Amino acid sequence: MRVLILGGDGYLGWPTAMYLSARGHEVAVVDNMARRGYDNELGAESLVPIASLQERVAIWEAVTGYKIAAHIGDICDYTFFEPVVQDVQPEAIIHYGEQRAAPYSMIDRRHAVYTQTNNVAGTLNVLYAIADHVPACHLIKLGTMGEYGTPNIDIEEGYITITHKGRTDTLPYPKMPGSWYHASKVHDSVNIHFACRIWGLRATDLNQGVVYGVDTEEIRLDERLRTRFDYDGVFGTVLNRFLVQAVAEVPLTVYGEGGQTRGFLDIRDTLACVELAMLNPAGPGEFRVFNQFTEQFSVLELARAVEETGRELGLDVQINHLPNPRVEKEAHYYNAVNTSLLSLGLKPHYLNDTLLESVIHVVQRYRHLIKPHLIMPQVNWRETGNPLVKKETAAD
Ligand code: NAD
Ligand code: USQ
Repeated sequence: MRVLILGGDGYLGWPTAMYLSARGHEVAVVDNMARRGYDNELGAESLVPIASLQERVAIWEAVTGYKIAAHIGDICDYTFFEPVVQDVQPEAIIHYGEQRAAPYSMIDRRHAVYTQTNNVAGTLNVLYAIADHVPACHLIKLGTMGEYGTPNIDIEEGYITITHKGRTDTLPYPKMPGSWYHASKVHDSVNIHFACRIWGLRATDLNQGVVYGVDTEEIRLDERLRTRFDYDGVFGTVLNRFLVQAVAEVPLTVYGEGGQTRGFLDIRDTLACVELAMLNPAGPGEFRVFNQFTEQFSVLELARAVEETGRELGLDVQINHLPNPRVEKEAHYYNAVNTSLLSLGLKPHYLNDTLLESVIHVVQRYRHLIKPHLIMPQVNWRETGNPLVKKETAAD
């Protein structure tokens, strides 16, 4: 298939581009390098060194003979984005191209506005480009499990059937996002659903859990094809952070009680899920929602798993409970349905000691690059202006 990947320079976008290219699809990617810009702004960087997008594409072609077309520009700039869609004529668009860190969106007003403008306006441009130029194209949009929050009932896949005062309807599942970032995904979902209803577009919203790991079949072909691995207090996700903390022998940063439970998946399963969605498209006018995770863990369960694996490797791993910088439930019911992707044929990779060990080995290899000052959380949800970056001025 002809597929356009938005956010193709990112943690998930680049491995997806190689995965689909290796399977015979015609792949083009779009990225405006915003993610590399956030690193410059925060003084952070991927622990695993990464090549530029242009270098990666050239190495991929030299190693495999397959071409990936790279378009450098901003989805929010329609004068750039519209001609790309007209030129590529994609049959599927995989949309990863958003600001994806909850703490980044909570730094201050400017970062909240940036996150919602970038994500919501970018997705609107994608919807208009599809409607105007490739109306049969299937949009595969990365949403997040965090759209639902942590309700005291089971989380269904996008919709719930409710009987109210004797009448019954199937409606979008209620949303309770936990950051301005997670809220941007809720707004996207509403907009995509509306576009499917009015224009008959076909879309799949993949409400993904937290992804871990850096190892894919294609990355193993040449280490210059590696993807990023973030561990800092803004972009690092919980398991990647705990693994770096274990190797650096910094006590693991469990926020509050640690009973926060989330869905998780291996990066290899992200690639498989996206391909399954692409090969089994939504119908015209259909807004389909899949919950994309393979296992549920509490933060404390993850910390204990990392502690055990680290100790087996002779590391001095301690667990620390920090005052929670976020506003979230620290002990709650959590049971989310995830059967749609399994019924399409997903064969999950489960988190076990072997996997933790293999990721710890990657971290150990780059331990000399760990910057301990990036580890502690620096963004507090209760503050409207976190002093992490330059204070806002009239010019901003
Ligand atoms: P990432 O930040 O590594 O990649 C996103 C890419 O999109 C970056 O390369 C960035 O430069 C690009 N981008 C952002 N705004 C853009 C714009 N306006 N125009 C063009 N390019 C733009 O993030 P990731 O971890 O690869 O996540 C990809 C997607 O998956 C995101 O939408 C995220 O919300 C979602 N997701 C990620 C996770 C996870 O654990 N990483 C979990 C659930 C959902
Ligand atoms: N947490 C800790 N200690 C840490 C870091 C995080 O206890 O050092 C806790 C957080 O408080 C939270 C949980 O771990 O309860 C998950 O935090 P996270 O930073 O790993 O994940 P989150 O902020 O939810 O965001 C990540 C990705 C985002 C994606 C989301 C999927 O950055 O793009 O949408 O995971 S989900 O969580 O399912 O919404």
